[in-house]
Amino acid sequence: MAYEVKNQRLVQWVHETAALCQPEAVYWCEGSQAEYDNLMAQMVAAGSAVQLKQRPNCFLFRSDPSDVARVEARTYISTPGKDDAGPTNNWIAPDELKGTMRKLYRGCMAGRTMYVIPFSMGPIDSPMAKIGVEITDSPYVVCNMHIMTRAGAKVIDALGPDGDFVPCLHSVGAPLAPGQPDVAWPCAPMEQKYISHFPEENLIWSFGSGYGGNALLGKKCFALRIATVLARREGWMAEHMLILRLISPAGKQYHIAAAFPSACGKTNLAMIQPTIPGWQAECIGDDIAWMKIGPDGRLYAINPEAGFFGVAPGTSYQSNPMAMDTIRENAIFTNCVLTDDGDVWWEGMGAPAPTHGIDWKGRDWTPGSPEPGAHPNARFTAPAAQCPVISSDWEKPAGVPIDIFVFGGRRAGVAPLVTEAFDWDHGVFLGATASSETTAANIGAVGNLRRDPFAMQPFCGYNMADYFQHWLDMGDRLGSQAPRIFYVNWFRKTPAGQWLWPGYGENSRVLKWMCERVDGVAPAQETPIGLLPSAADLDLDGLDIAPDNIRELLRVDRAAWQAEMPDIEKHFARFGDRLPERLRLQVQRLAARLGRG
Ligand code: GTP
Ligand code: SPV
Ligand code: MN
Repeated sequence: MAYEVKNQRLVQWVHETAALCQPEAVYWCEGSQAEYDNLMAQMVAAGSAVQLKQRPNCFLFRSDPSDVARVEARTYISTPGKDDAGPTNNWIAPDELKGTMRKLYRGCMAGRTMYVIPFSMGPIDSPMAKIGVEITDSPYVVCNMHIMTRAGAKVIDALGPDGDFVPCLHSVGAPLAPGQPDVAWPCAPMEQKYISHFPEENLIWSFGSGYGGNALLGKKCFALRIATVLARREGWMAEHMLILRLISPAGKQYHIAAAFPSACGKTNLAMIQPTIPGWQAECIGDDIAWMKIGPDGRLYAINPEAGFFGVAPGTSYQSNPMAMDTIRENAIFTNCVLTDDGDVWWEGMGAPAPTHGIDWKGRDWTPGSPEPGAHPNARFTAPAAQCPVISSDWEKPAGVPIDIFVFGGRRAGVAPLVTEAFDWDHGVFLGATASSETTAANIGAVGNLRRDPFAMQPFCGYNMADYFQHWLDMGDRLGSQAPRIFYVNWFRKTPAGQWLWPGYGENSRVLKWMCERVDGVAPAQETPIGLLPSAADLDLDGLDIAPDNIRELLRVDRAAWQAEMPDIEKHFARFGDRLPERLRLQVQRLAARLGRG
């Protein structure tokens, strides 16, 4: 061990876990570059990683074909009462779930090294930061955690003898018998996978998967599911939101936090290159925001993460040049195509497809192959500090003051390009009723429309109705200092399936209107569903878009919205009496506004 651990609770937990999981060795991570290089070299030698000749210090991994995304169906919020997890979460009673999982953990690390990763969510010197310790038997997880969090000896110092931490136990669930050769991506079958949260104890137990949010436990498990519970208890907010700073030609700064469901555009918007002359943007975070009311009564946000775990397919110099520049070196790629000259490729990369490569399943691949070369949820892991437009304030301990909240989703129809909420309660209603088509970020059907309140359906660690109430309470506390709330949909399609809106950098045109609304200088039209710009209110200078498209993007289809009402009522009915009365009132008001001919 490269350092002394004075925290007895941590020492004891590591001992107990080693006794249960029976690893061959225990290794405490120091977080150094040498440690990272060493682990990568071991994984290359073992055949689970490929070093990329074309990108300095970059590596490609291919997962098991069964282990390619989060598994919502195997994700549990284990509270003593089922009602405390609520209707949107899977639930098993803590004793039962622990019993089941303890059996799985018994001896599960045989033949493997158990790594102990002390990590901080948030800059270590931030008053909003929180410490976790992940125990894992996956060196791939260790290297990803090096990038995604602040990890290692410095966190042990911050923890001290009595500091609090969230224990995060992870195993790929694939013990090795003596002499048994390992596979490139060990994992357990679906029915043995469990991504479990015990909010009463601030405890995370994950078994059987090595992929993304199932395994990098600082991210969705800690920074969202456990953090939402802490945030409610302590009066702050943990949200599935990017954070960006927009700067007007006059130099005025606006901070925007936006919640879109998984694979619905957060990373892209976080690194936006505005197409409107004179406007600039800086990235602060691309997935998670922790927010707290500051001494001046405004809401301040930090990014608890230190890296990006971004969707690769669709990322190109056209769509997201800043991400492309971020991943030129020191990045990990998972489930992309390996080209013959030692680079990665994916569908929608902008670069011509290689004439031959190795696909994410390790098979020969050519442009004529029947299946995509990269998995749709192929990902890159890269340090946030490498993003060319990372804000100089991205690690500011106090965070940045949020002016604008944006909710949204991926919907081919109905939801217009942008809507502004009438007021806070209406904004909470827009968040609570957000709907989106499912994506490859979860294992399951893709393209099914579902309600995804606040983009938190898979990530809220307690009863979602109470979470709605927490949003209402935060609005009451923020009063006139509350951020303005908008709802966007970049994903409208024509009946023929073409995008109605160009998206990406052009989304800055919508953001500009939001800023002008905040400043009270842009008009808006009152409609039954909220406040909308007219075509003339949006800066569309230099944008080549058919007037018919704009009309369609800004049209409120009253009949379509009336047809939404039963589904909204059904969605809210799931919460029974626990649904805040103020949201019930919003449904009535919307129905009344839509009813008025
Ligand atoms: P998670 O990391 O899963 O939380 O996803 P995310 O919300 O960060 O999504 P991301 O920005 O990675 O985008 C996912 C997919 O949506 C990519 O294929 C993008 O190319 C596509 N996308 C993002 N923004 C836009 C947009 O403005 N318009 C269109 N048409 N597609 C977009
Ligand atoms: C998401 O699914 O929202 C992600 C990827 O950001 S994962 O880390 O797998 O949760
Ligand atoms: Mn996400």
